[in-house]
Amino acid sequence: MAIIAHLDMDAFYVSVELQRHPELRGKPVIVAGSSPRAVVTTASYEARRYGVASATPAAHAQRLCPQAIRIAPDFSAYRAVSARIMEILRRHVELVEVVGLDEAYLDLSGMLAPRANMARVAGDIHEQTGLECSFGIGPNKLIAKLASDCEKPRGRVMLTREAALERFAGAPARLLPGIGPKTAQRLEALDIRTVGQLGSVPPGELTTRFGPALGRLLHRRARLEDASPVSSERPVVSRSSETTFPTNVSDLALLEATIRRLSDELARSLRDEGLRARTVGVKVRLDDFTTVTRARTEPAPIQGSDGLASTAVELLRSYGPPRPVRLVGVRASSLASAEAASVPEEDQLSLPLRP
Ligand code: TTP
Ligand code: MG
Repeated sequence: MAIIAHLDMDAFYVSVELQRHPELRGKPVIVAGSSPRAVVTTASYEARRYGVASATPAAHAQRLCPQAIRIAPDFSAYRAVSARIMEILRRHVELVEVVGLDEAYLDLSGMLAPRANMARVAGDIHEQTGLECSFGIGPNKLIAKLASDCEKPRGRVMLTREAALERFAGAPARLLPGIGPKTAQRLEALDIRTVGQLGSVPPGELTTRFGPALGRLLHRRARLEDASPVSSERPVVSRSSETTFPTNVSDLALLEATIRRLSDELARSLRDEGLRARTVGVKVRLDDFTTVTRARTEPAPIQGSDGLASTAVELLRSYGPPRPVRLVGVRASSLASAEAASVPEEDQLSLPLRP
């Protein structure tokens, strides 16, 4: 019987900021850029009471909660704290799958007192970083994830599958990963709104309406079944850095300068994480929201800012945006650790990959 935990930091970016600005504790705080089109990355729980959430446009957030204090994001600080948290997790549990800066799955199978042990892990994180987290424990990743989210902040929820089915029966079906707004809408048209309702639809009916793959997935999700293992060998897929201009830009020189600045930023984060990229891409969003991406894979891995910038600028020039540009981004993918990049190909397979 598998026992899996999902741990997720509470209001992560804001909490990191509050440690540097303790005078702001208890106040509505948002972490967001200052451009007129910036969005909120995190809102403190005080600000969430006013309806401010992740992805709320910052300008709208200021209207919802005029007294909210805005702090500009400092991603390298969040990455540094994240690395310390993941290190603590690995000290306690052998098998840790990092899925984002502030969340991870832990395989606790065979552990006698999983909840008490996770409480100790959370206590260690708090002691060493000053930050609070929530965790959920269940027989699979799906239930662990739902459990970690359902009593935030400082949630400590352990559920069997039966208890989880009962607890989430009335929850909206889109709470389940894999059910996006479109699928949720199609389900609603069939009068299926909750996890419980979806779970009681015979699987055959779902496959008839949604096709075999999605139909089966929907049924399994609603029954809270998930066989995916916790795996620490999740190679980092990509890193990117992008920016939305305050007003649309047609000037190619300004676009190129921005690409260089973003390449700089990206190079710094690759260096912090000890990664090199073989594929460099650019993303351009035009004023009519057309989004175009172009990428090229280089024969040798790149880490430095100049290497990233020269490929990215070439890609931008060869595309030649036909309309004013709203957003540009630079992306690095086909990532490998900087050490692995200098090791002959056949030896790389045996190197442990760490996200
Ligand atoms: P989450 O864990 O989704 O959110 P959170 O930690 O801020 O709050 P909660 O207590 O509900 O877990 O995301 C982790 C961090 O990722 C978050 O602090 C900021 C960042 N983030 C964004 O930049 N944009 C987004 O849309 C979301 C959801 C998160
Ligand atoms: Mg979080």
